[in-house]
Amino acid sequence: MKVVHTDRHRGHAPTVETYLGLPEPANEVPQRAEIIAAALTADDGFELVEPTSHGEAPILAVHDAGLLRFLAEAWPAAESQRLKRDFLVADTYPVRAMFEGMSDSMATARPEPIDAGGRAGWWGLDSGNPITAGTYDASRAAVDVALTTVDLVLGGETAAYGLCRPPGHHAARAMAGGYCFFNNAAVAAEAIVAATGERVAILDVDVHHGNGTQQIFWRRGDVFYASLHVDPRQRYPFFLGHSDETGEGAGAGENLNLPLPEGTGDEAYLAAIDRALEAIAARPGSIVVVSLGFDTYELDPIGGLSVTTPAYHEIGRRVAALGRRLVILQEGGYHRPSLGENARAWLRGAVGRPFEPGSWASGDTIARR
Ligand code: SP5
Ligand code: ZN
Repeated sequence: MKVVHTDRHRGHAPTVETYLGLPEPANEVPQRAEIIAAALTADDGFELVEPTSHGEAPILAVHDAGLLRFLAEAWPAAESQRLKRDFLVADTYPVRAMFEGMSDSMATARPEPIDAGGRAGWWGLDSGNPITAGTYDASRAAVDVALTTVDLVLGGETAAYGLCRPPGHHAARAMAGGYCFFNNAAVAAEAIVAATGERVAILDVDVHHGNGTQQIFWRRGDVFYASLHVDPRQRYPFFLGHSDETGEGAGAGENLNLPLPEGTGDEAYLAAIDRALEAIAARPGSIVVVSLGFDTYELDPIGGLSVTTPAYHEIGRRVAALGRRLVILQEGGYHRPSLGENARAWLRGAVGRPFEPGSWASGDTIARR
């Protein structure tokens, strides 16, 4: 399987994120992609290739031009304000209750702030999403990784994997958040629709609900979104991801949320995968975009579910058994010691190869806690 990867992700290098107002070590760090790339390089079933540049147009097909402009300007703006810190994060957000009772245009047509922190709130979901000096370039590169993965599949590959970093599924049309800046999977799905005229399904198996992907395609009948995730009442992004969110307008019935209680393990997780796959199989289309997160893993520090390495192989196998071509794009996954093995397990499953456990998963994971 071809693996699209570039060192440009390293530009997004937060060391700290804020959690409930206090600094903690960053979770979404360059080492994540380095570990996965090293594991796939060492496995002769995978071939790493560089992305090609696709420009701004495919981004602007799903994102507000103001979000792109903000991300391009955010770090220079923070520097010109002489903010003495190595990352920018907001502390004030235009929460809906601020505008309660006022006409819609009061919430949507207020002028964008001038202050860098105000702008970060205007374009951001949460305060746990640091913007650093190289965030914009890395985010643009992640989109190019996704679009190059699409090119490979449109060019005849049965499946290809884009090692996107930073991830994308929390980014909405006009909002960054949750370690995400541009929605790589949404840009990819839109590009597939534009190139083929076919319907596309997105299967999101990151542990968090992909609120951004849901938002972008909410009223679209041509892109079906199915997500398995931990109950949003228990975990980020908290305010979307419930099972009664099914889409509206042309998109009515084209959004499927399968929230799972904290602690859910392999058996119930695989049953939910089958529900999502049945829904995809019932719809037309020949390509599935997979938003692949390994933060469902039993040892993930922020996830809350309890999926194991052998289950990733089985999930990859079942997704491939749909018989559709797969554009597989990396989202989250923060237990760094297992990332390489979990990626190998999933992707080998997706190409019908056996999983031969390597360094991390060779023993009893319980003994390694
Ligand atoms: C792409 C993706 O997986 N994004 C996840 C964003 C999660 N943001 C909230 C993380 C909060 C982590 N705090 C853990 C505190 C434990 N001490
Ligand atoms: Zn996640």
